[in-house]
Amino acid sequence: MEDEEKVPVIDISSVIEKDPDPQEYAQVLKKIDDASKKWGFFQILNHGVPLDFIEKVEKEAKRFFQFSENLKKSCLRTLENPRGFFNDEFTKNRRDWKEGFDFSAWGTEDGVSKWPEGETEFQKTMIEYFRIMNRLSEVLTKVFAINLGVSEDFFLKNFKEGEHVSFIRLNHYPIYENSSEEKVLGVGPHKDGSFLTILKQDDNVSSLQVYKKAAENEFECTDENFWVTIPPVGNALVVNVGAMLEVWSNMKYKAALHRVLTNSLERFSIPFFYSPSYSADVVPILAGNEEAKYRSLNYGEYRRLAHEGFYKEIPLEKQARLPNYRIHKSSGN
Ligand SMILES: O=C(O)CCC(=O)C(=O)O
Ligand SMILES: [Fe+2]
Repeated sequence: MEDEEKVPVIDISSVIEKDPDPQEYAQVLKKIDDASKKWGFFQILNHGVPLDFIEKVEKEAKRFFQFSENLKKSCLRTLENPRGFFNDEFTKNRRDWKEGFDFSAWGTEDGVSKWPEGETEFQKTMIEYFRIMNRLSEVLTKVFAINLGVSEDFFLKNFKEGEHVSFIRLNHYPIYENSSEEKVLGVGPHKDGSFLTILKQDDNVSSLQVYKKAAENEFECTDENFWVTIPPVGNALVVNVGAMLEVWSNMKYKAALHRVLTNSLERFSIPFFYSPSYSADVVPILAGNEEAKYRSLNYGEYRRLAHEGFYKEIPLEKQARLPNYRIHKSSGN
């Protein structure tokens, strides 16, 4: 495959360092800007997260799925409190071939984590990983702000510690042999509802795919030729643009549609969904006389709607979906 057909892998050391070389720093910002426009996805290297700690997190994540069914079920998520264990998720009204566990380092209106009793090492490791992902997201958020021409702290008031509703999901995709009649997916095509997502994907199984062609929703990504695999790259984390960054950037950055295939091997992954507070009003940043492509939205309302969709089928035009917030210019002749 040509290089430009691959999701870029970006060394971000100059963004992490205290005193970077200005030229290198500017180059990294440009690479992130380009990748976010073209793909809505990139991989980062030299991100500052200790690699042996990531390994520990992965080990603990795998251990979670080996806990007894009773212990996992004791953490079951509900409509009222959507943190916890699940094996019944719908991605846009279709069941996915996976089970998962959602948690945060603090409780909010969005949910309160339910921890498996007696598993203190698991809980401690996960909370520490959450805090590390939070810090890395703050750094990336500054990069996006600078690239969008606003002050580097522009977004941060929406991401105060103890208030924002970010969460981590431990994903487990059990073995599945696809039969010819039906294409069962690990996760169906979707955009993340976050601001940005940082994903540790499985080093051993290549299954994450992004839709390369511009597509507004999952019904438009039907051409198999445009699905591009994002292969695991040793030591890298995958970053993708979420729906809120798409709105805030007034579509300069697109939240790419992605999906996960099923496999003859089991697979694990750990996304951190960096998501604003319920009080955040997401208002497109406009340059000069640029017109808004999205209506402003309140993140709390958006999330409440999204939670409902976990458990029941909601008509498309009422779901927490970006197309429902689009402002379409009338053709007006
Ligand atoms: O498992 C992966 O690689 C990605 C999972 C994903 O897209 C999600 O949980 O939103
Ligand atoms: Fe996703």
